[in-house]
Amino acid sequence: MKKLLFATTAIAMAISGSVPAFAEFNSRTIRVSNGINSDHPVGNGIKAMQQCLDEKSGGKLKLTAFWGGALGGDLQATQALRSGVQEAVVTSSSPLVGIIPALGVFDLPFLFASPDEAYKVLDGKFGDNMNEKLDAAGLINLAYWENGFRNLSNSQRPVTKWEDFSGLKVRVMQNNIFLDTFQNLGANATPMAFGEVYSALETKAIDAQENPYVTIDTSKFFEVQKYITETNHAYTPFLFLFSKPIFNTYTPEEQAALRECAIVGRDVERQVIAELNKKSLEKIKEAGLEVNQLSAEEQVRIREKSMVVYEKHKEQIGADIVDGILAELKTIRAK
Ligand code: TF8
Repeated sequence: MKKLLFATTAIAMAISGSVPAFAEFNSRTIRVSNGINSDHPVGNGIKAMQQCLDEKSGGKLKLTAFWGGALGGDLQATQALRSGVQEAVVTSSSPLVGIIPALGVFDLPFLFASPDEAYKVLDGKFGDNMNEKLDAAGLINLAYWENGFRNLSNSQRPVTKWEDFSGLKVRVMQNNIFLDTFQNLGANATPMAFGEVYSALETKAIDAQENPYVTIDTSKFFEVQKYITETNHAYTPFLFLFSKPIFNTYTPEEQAALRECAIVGRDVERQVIAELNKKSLEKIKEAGLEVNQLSAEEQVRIREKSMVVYEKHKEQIGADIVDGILAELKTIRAK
């Protein structure tokens, strides 16, 4: 009887329209800042995420993306999230190690061997553990998006072996692990915000930078570089971060929609990167850059010589974290 009454009431309410559609959702404008440009696959990811949000919220949750560092660099935007003055940012984990030292684990050279391996770690327990640390710092990581495997570009000479790094003025992210990795290679490493890289390369204030092919393409670094080496020296993830103070004011339905749709966007973004990688490389070659591969022996040599960086930074990152990820990778690789 009770059930019947409930059902009748529900139908009556639906017919009379007394329950507005998507009542659990408020109209929200969510600013998402990006250092990269809109033609980077993050753009495809955000479109897919928006479509998902439209369906779930009846068009009430709206993402407004800002590109090319228009709302400030990765670190600046992240601080704006922590203080609750901006909603979201897609950032590399690397510039955030000053806030969360544990994130430095992802900067260790030659940690991941393939995107699949990275996905397993990031989308699993290890990634969740890192998300808890971000949460404690006032940042909700909705999902791990992709930046990708990083390669070295420069304006001076072909780099095909360890010795070729010697004296090369390489821009690195504002991150001690990257700084040490490149200094250890013999390069003259200079930390610099992403937004300054193009003009620093153009004016020859620096010789080199390192980023995935897709970024070298969409941020047009190839226009001011002559050589590229496929070093694959690190896979740095993107974090889709949301301001915790703002997130806490959202309804549970809004929060759930954001989390679910960030994963939909992530999958599209990763897929588009996989497709664009080759195209970006072709475009870079067509622009006249010389692309070099490292020989198998040289790969091993550079990798082995870089392992000192693990020991040097282990304590700062957290020994349990470094050992934890290495153990997890061992398990993944044994399968
Ligand atoms: C870097 C990063 C950047 C990204 C981008 C600004 O080199 O790889 O490409 O964080 O979102 O600074």
